[in-house]
Amino acid sequence: MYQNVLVISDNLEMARFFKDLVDLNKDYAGFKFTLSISPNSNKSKFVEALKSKVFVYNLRDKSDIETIISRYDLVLSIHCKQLFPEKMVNSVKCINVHPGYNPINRGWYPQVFAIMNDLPIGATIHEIDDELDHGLIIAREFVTNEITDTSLSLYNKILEKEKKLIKDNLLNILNNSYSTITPENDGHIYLKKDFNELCKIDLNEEGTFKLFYDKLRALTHGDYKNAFFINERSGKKVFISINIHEES
Ligand code: 0FX
Repeated sequence: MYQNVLVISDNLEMARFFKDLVDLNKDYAGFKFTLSISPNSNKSKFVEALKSKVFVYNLRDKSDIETIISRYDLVLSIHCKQLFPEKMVNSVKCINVHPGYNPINRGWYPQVFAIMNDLPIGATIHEIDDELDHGLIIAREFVTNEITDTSLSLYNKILEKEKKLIKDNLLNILNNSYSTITPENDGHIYLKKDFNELCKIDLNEEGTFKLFYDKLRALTHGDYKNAFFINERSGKKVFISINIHEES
């Protein structure tokens, strides 16, 4: 049984969900949860929204890693923006909630690449090992990837699925009574630099309309300025996104 749990999350929606879940459910009364963020996240925003003490841990700092190893017996990463160092992973049980279906959608912004490459997608809870989104799988489920989805609408479905997986599996994880499955293969892995490349639109690129439609919806995520081309006259970036409405 893991009693002293560190939660590292740089995603406010997921951190809030987790805190409410463990605060409001007496099943979790015997466990101690500490909430934390990465150095790049805005601490006051998290403290204000969570109405809780929030620690900042820098996983590149050796003394922070020693502190984590000595203080906690389980570390839960719920969209933590830092890579977990090998020393930590090998010294304390580390578990990750990933917004993709392992091993199909490993790495950064999985739904973007699932739209681009017509891949199934979902959410996964897995043990962390020394490779990205790679360890033994504790739970995973698909969401529907519709031809009308944008990055944002698909992402929202994935967050809901992550919340369901956490609700369904947290007690078994805390009691160390879960079973695991080994990922079937190395799957696909995409990095932030792949996303940055994808954002650069070449107006001379040739292809089917489907290819461009998929690229635009993969890069449409609320107000984010993702896809762009360069206006040759002004030299400035022109950002583009797409609106999709299916009749009811
Ligand atoms: O927290 P998160 O949802 O997830 C990301 C990675 O995708 C994930 O694999 C990793 N485990 C985690 C630590 O970090 O990222 P976010 O809140 O920065 O972005 C959420 C979505 O917003 C992302 O999937 C795509 C979209 N987005 C984000 C940024 C910053 C854009 O479309 N453009 C952007 O510039």
